[in-house]
Parts: sequence; structure tokens; C-alpha cells
Amino acid sequence: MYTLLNGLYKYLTRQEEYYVIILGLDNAGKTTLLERIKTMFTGVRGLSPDKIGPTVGLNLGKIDIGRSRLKFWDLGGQRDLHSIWERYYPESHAIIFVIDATDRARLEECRQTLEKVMMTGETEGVPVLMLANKQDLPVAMPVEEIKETFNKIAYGLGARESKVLPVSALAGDGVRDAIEWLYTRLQFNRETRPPNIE
Ligand code: G3D
Repeated sequence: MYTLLNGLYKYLTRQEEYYVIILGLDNAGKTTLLERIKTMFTGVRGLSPDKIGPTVGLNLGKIDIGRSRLKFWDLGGQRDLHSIWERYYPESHAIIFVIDATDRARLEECRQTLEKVMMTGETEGVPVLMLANKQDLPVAMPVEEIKETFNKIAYGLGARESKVLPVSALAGDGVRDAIEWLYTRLQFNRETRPPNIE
């Protein structure tokens, strides 16, 4: 009887877990975004922006939405760390690619970097959310302009879900909508990349 009840309890309380990797060039705002997501969805204050330094290894965060848990891996953006990203592709359920919308000079480098990620077979079928960050700054390129650049690789994305959304990781604008979009896509994509069951 105990085994039966225990099994039922485990079934009723099981949680689906999804892994989301946060990629982008250095200084794009990946860590600021992760801290913002944590603050917004857990109520626990993340690091204040003046305490955030460049990501050298890996920053982790998790939030619960409904009966699902989203685990975020914020990977360092410096060029020599890009090779580490590949290790995380096979287990990831979605990719967030953060773009510094104030840095026009590096937009092409951003596009090339994302294109490389997309060309890797191990990311096939994984939804991609591109975030045009720092929209609170007047010099930020509008999302339409960034879309024009990233539409060039949209063909390579095949049938997978992708979207470019404007956000300010610092102020929090657009972050909730972005995570809700991502969560819906994770659910749609569960046949291709099934969640882990905890
Ligand atoms: P990274 O993890 O991608 O390397 P960080 O980037 O999160 O460390 O952010 C790099 C810098 O951009 C930080 O400024 C951070 O405060 C700033 N930043 C991140 N997101 C936003 C945003 O939405 N708006 C604005 N205005 N700034 C943002 P510092 O000065 O600490 O280098």
C-alpha cells in the first residue's frame, strides 16, 4: 500500500524540467537578463547590476512556471569560450540569444555567431528566442532593424520556432513576455525535445 501511495504521490508531484541556454556576445546583457528573470519569477532579488561581472564560467538560475521548472545556463560570451557552448547543446530545450541593440558595430558578428550555433546539428529543432536588449537606451536599434539582419538566417532555422523580441534586461521591460513566449514553445516542442521528469 505504501509503495502504491508513494508512487501516486510521485506521479502527482512530478515536475517537468527544461534546460535553456543563454548565449550572445560578451557585454550583451546575458547575466543581467538571468538576474532579472530570477527576480521577476521567484521574487528573490537577483544580483544588483553593479555586482555583475563578466561571465567567465557559467551562471545558473531556475524558475517554476505552472508545473514546469526552467533551468537557465548563462554561458560566457567571450570568443574563446564559444567552444564550451557546444557541450550544452545536446541537453538544451531552447536557446535565448541576447543581442546588444546599442552595438551596431558588432551586429554582423552577432549574426555570424548565431548562424554558427544554428548550423550545429545538435541544436536542430530547438526554439530560438533572440532578444534585442538595452531598449531603455535611446541609441538602441529598434527591433525591426535587428529583425532584418536576423531574417537572413531564418531560412536556416527550418521549421523550428524563432522570434526576435525587444527587451530591457536592466529595467525588466519585455522580459515577462519573452519568457512566456519561450515557455509556450517549450510545450509545443515537447515531442522533439522531451522534458526531463524530476
Ligand atoms: P554579459 O553577461 O552578456 O557579458 P552583462 O553582459 O549582463 O554583464 O551586462 C554588460 C553591461 O550591459 C553591464 O553594464 C550591464 O549593466 C549592461 N546592461 C545589461 N542589460 C542592459 C539593459 O537592458 N539596459 C542597459 N542600459 N544596460 C544593460 P556595465 O556598465 O556594468 O558594464
